[in-house]
This record gives sequence, structure tokens and C-alpha cells, in this order.
Amino acid sequence: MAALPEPVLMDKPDTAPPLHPDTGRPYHPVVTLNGWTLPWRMNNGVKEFHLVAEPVVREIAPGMRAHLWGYNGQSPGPTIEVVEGDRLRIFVTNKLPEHTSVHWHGQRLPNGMDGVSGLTQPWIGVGKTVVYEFVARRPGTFMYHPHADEMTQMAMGMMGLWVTHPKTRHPLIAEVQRDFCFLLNAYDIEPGSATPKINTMLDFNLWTWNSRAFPGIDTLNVRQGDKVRIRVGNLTMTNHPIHLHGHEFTVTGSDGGPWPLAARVPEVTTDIAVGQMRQVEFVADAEGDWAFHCHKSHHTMNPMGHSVPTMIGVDHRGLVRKIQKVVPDYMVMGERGMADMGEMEMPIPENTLPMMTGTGPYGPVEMGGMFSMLKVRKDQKPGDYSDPGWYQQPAGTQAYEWTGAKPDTSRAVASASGQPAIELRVVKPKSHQHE
Ligand SMILES: [Cu+2]
Repeated sequence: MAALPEPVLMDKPDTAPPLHPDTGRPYHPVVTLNGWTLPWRMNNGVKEFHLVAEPVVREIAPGMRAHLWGYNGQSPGPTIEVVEGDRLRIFVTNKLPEHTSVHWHGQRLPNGMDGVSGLTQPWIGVGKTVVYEFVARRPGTFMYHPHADEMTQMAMGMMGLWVTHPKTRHPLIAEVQRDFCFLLNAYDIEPGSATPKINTMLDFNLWTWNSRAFPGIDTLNVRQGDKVRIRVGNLTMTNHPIHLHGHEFTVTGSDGGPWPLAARVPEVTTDIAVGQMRQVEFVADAEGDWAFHCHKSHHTMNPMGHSVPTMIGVDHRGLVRKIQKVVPDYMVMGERGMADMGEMEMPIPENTLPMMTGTGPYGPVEMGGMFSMLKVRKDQKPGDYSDPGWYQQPAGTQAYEWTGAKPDTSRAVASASGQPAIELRVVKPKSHQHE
């Protein structure tokens, strides 16, 4: 072990400043949301990294800590950043209670370095260290994860990002001022407990970016006019349509590499399927605090019961007092929608998160899970990733309450021929209980 690079550990869930390379070929580093980049050492022209697979405690958001498995102190593991053509040696030490392996998703490498235990190598036993050696052959956005007891180990949070920078200017890879990356992951942790239920297939209750849920996800802070790239990989069990407000972006590449220019179209939402990576680019030309989130509305919630009946429209006058005789703290919720949940600080078990939470400058944001913000400011200095606070809306540019005469509202519009719209009453056949 004395010959190995000293493993670097991280004890904080914060977004670390970009790691500017002091050895090897130069490149513009990425910023990992609520994550960090693994330092390396140069050994006779080979970049040497040391990953340690181990149990970790990860803060999902303030108020909740999860007992996960990860690498070098955190889940996900550190981002590995290299340059096209780099010769690499990656030591992987297994401090988990069971064997593991590491698969380098998307890399061109010798078959025996692919990390599929049983198929391309024996597994990495408990307490053992294995060395992976290959050349970073093509630039792009990749990831790494175990290919051993995969369902368990990924459900426990074992994964990390990998970025290979181009060694010279690349015709299909733009130079950007801000380069962000994160992984989509999901956990099922019962309120009041800390370890994910690894057998859950779809009904997760924590939808996370880099094992963080809103309001624990850092904001993406940029200067107005910056060219921005965001790289996203999906290691959950479902797809995520990732949506940005206020800008159009272009999907410029995937784990297959940079996309040809003719294949690029403007979008404001891009769907990222399981096991896929997407990188999007845009010029952040509009000042403001722009929401950036998964568009599946259940994925912007924190733990919630999915079997709660819908109470909208239910008249329960008189019922509440009767129930309170038995359960003094009983409250009626949901009869006017669920927004009460955002406003009211309901008591919740220890070590979990409110279903919808977070407060902006104008009130509750009523979000959770896969939600953050792109903050675009004129005066954000180059290289400054700190949170500039809330955006001050210039006078006259914010939605406002109308107090004048109400404009006429029509419930139906006349047809193109000028005839008034006709209201129809439709009676369905009574067979099959259709009323
Ligand atoms: Cu989603």
C-alpha cells in the first residue's frame, strides 16, 4: 500500500471549486454540483488515481443524512477528469463489506479493463486493491459504477462522473466559460431511517442530483453572456426530462461523443434515458433566477405517501371535530389542493425531508427532489461560482395583481364562420356502466 497514491477523501457535500490541473496537459476544468474532482499524481508520464469504495454518510439536504456506499468519503464518488491521450492507472481499494468492481462507462479500453466482474475480471475482494490501466482514447462525458452486485451497489449510491477533455481544439466541442456536471440518482429511504431500500424498483422517495435533493442542491451561478455547458448522466431506474427556464439549449453530445452539427436542435427540455448521458450548451444571456428541474412533477417532491386519497371537493365540515376527539392533532389537508404542505411546517419524523419545501424571496417554492436554479447575473465575476443571492426584479418586469375592471371572459369562442359556439349534452350508452 505504501507505493499507492495517498487516497484523497472528502468530508463535505459542498460544490468544490474547479480543480485546475498543475501537472499534465492543460484543460478547462468542470464544476461538479455538490461534488469534487479527484486529484491525481504523475508517475513517469502516467496519471495515477486512487478510488476507495467504502460506506459513507451523505447529507441529502440539511436535516437528512443517508447511510450510503460511495467512493472516497462521498456518494457519488469524485469526478475523474483527464485529457484525451492520457495514460491512466487507477487503483481501486475495496473497503465495502462485499466484493465490487468498477466499470468505466463509455470508455474505449482493453476488454480486461472493462470492469464486469465474472466476465472480464475476477471481482475485487473485500480489503483488496485492483489496478485498472488504459489510455483515455476519446473526449467526452462518461461515468463509472460497479458491475458487481450492481442492483445493490448502485441503489446504495456507488457511481461517479468522468470527463475526458479534448487535447486540442475540437471542431465539435465548444470552449465554454462554465462547465457543470451531475448525475441523476434516486433512493428509497423510509422517513426516520437512513439506509436505502435496495429492492425498490420504481417507487423511490428521494429523487436526487449527485445524491442531493432540493433545497440541498447548489445553484448554477454564471455571469450574463457566459457560454455554459451542463453534463448530466442518468443512473436511476427511469427517464428524466430535464428542463431549463428562460433559455434554449442545444444537446451537443452524449456518452457516444460530440454530436454532428446537423443533429443538433434547440430544446428547452431534454429527456435522459437510463444509462444515458447528455451534454447541453447555451449562452446565458437572460439575467434572473431560472428554475432548472426534472419535468416529472413527482420527481420535484421529497418523501410522500402515494396512497393518500384525493380530498379535493370533499365536504368534511363537522368531521374534523369528531376525529380530533380521537386524534387531537388531526388536521384536514388537501381539500383545497396540496399547497398547504408547502406553507405549513408539519411535524415530520427525524431524518427525512418535507414533501415540498424551500422558500424564495416571494414565499414557499413548494418543490423538492430534482430542482435547482440557474442564476444569471451581470456582475458575477469570471470564475466566481458563489451564490449571488436572490435576483432583484427590475421595476415593471414582474407579474402583478390586477385591481382594475376585469376584462370579459368568454367560456367558449365563436367558430371561424362567426356562428356562436354550441353547447352539447352527450349521453353515453349505458352498457358497461358508462353514464
Ligand atoms: Cu425525473
